[in-house]
Amino acid sequence: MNLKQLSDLKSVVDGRSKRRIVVASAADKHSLGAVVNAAKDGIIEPVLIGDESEIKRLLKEESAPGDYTIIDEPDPSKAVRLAVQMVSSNEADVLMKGNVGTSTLLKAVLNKEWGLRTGQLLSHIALFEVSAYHKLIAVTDVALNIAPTLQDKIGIINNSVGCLNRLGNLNPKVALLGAVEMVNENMEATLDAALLSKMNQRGQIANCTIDGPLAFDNAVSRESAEHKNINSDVAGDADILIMPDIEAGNVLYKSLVFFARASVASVILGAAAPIVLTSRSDSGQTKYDSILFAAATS
Ligand code: COD
Repeated sequence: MNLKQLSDLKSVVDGRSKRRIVVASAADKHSLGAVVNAAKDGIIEPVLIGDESEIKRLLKEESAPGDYTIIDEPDPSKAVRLAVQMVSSNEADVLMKGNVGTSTLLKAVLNKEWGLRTGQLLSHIALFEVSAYHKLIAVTDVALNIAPTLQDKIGIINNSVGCLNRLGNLNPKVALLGAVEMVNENMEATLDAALLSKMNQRGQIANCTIDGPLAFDNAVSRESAEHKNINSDVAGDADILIMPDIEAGNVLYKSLVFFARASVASVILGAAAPIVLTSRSDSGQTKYDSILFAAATS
């Protein structure tokens, strides 16, 4: 399956049962607007945990139907714990952050007794629809893992490949980005990329085709790759861009959003369920698309 637009994610969830999304500390106007729209479109069935009277007031503002499941827990930390426990006991398929800090939510997710650890690395994936590219492209990790080691990069690749596999792409093309496409012993990202490509060739990293190092231009432009005589199945047709570190990733993310006017959906992978962790500054559309993305990959 080759998804071209974020709205194509709808075709992945069509015909499936609605995913149960639990919103931790749900009295949050920005999150609730997107949740209400996704519920209206039949994508999710929400469970809202937080200050019940405030949630009800906000739902009224959104002209939401009156039949939402609400659990009254005004204390944000307790609301987060309840939400996490609903996921670990399989009562919910997706966790979403409401009016609570990212670190509070992540700490709960990583709690050793009742959190959502699976033994895998947690990583962030951003799925972009950008008019200059011929299909959706995933970029990871731009928000969680600061300076991933080789082992962390294996976790980041496995999470993102598993995610695209679940969206119907059974052999995604993974580009390991560096500043150049040649191995340079002074540039660690290129050394990691060469090792990871070889691990993929030997079957140590499966269900995908990996190549790197590739510079950004030859990862996303066939013409650019041909110009440099790069013979690669991935070059010019990448489905996933693996970033060397959070700084490069974050700058690319924001360049795509602000300069290329790209649309984006993001989730956290590697926990017992996908986590929607959008921020206040994200547009309503990004929040809606992130809920759709989480539902599609759950
Ligand atoms: N996956 C799985 N477990 C993890 C991960 C991970 N990515 N990170 C930490 N853990 C576990 C560790 O194994 C440990 O048991 C526990 O969590 C605490 O580990 P620390 O002390 O290394 O983790 P922290 O709390 O110092 O850092 C974790 C953060 C996610 C907070 C940190 O990586 C971070 O600040 N990331 C950047 C977030 C950010 O600022 N983003 C901004 C862009 S939007």
